[in-house]
Amino acid sequence: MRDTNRAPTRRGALQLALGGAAASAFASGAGAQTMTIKPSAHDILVVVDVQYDFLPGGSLAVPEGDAVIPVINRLATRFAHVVLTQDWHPKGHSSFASSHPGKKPFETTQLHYGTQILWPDHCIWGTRGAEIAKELEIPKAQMIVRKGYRPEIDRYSGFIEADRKTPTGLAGYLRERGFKRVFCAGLATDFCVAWTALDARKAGFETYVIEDACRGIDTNGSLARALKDMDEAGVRRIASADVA
Ligand code: VGL
Ligand code: ZN
Repeated sequence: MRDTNRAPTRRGALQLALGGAAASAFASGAGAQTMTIKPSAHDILVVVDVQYDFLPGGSLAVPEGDAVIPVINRLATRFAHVVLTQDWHPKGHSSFASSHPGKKPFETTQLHYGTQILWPDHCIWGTRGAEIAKELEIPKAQMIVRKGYRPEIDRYSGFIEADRKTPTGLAGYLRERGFKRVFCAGLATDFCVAWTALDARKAGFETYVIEDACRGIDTNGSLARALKDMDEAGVRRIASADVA
């Protein structure tokens, strides 16, 4: 773990939020501290891809994906500012296995920007699977960022296309509105949430992932890799209970 992007007073609760050996060592050793974050006018909650296709019964269902909904609904009452992202693909999108003869979902292929994991058809615009779940109660959400709408580029991050070059404008929006801290929640931890959090960090925001408000797909070690990448980038992992 790195401490470079962490305030010392938050260390205890972060250890607890991580779970496992580090947490129990910390809790039995120095004693647990609690971290309470009170969202201010400079904080924004980014709710990633809570859409029917990522929920149980959907075409790319994330295990326990629906468990994030009540957690996010409570969190959203704590934040004055919320934006949503929406995975939004045209039919025949290049990230779909069905667009690559002979390929099956969760295999990979080389596209012009590098290795692409191939997915079942999902979040096709105009379909119910692409809709943001009605059970998400966030009427105050201020913007919906759609992503993945170009046939030839998949996008996991709310900030940058998968070619790692083309910005979406979200960083500019957040800066222009004066936000300093970005809190990420939603689906899936190891893809859209992680990439959004990593890009928020890169764009200079203090960035948090609220772990129990996320669930992962976990294909070929993707979850462990995403958590490691976020730790190394200084993305802070917290629990929803830390948000007052
Ligand atoms: C996602 C795979 C493909 C996500 C989107 O929202 O994490 N994952 N498209
Ligand atoms: Zn997608």
